Amino acid sequence: MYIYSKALKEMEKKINIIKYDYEYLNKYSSIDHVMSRIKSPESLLNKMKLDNLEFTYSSMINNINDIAGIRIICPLKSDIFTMRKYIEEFNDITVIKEKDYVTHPKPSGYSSYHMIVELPVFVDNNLNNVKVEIQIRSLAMDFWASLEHKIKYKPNGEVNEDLSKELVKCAKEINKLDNKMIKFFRK
Ligand code: 0O2
Repeated sequence: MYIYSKALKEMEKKINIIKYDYEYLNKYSSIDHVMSRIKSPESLLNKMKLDNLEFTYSSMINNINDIAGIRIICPLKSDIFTMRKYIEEFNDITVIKEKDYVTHPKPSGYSSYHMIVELPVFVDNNLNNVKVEIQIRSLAMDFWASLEHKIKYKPNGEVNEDLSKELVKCAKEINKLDNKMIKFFRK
């Protein structure tokens, strides 16, 4: 997993450069904070089981895109697409896949922008192209997603239909607040 940790460090460096430049040029920080993680062995196995994958190393590295994951939390919803643009502009990064759950939230109410990117990582002078999942979301989206995740994975925590509907309602209200906050910033 060393190579994935190294990929995360490289990606974090790039995000810090974006943050530094953007703050200098715009006197505003479009990044609140950044979190990163290597997927746990338990979570990896679960995903491989769910996707009916063969339990081999090559099957894992070829099919699981989020072994290395980084989350960028932006103050405002409108910062998300600014971040995406800056990431795409790095010429050593290849964007492999994008999912826009900001424009089209998931049925659960989940909202976030996902990118799978590939970046070069050198270990002992050997080049490896390593995939990293980047999730970009607003503070408000992160508030909802973190709590919903906790509710779902609570011991004995079952999300019945009523609770699911309530969570979708909350996500819609949060989206309204996110839109309002953009307007306040423009004043
Ligand atoms: P963890 O513990 O966060 O890593 P892909 O193979 O990438 O095409 P996948 O994996 O279904 O397909 O990707 P998708 O839809 O882009 O979403 C993957 C990740 O998004 C999840 O990772 C969560 O982090 C987050 N996510 C997706 N849907 C929801 C949701 O309804 N609620 C919350 N709270 N988070 C969500 P993992 O692997 O599930 O978990």
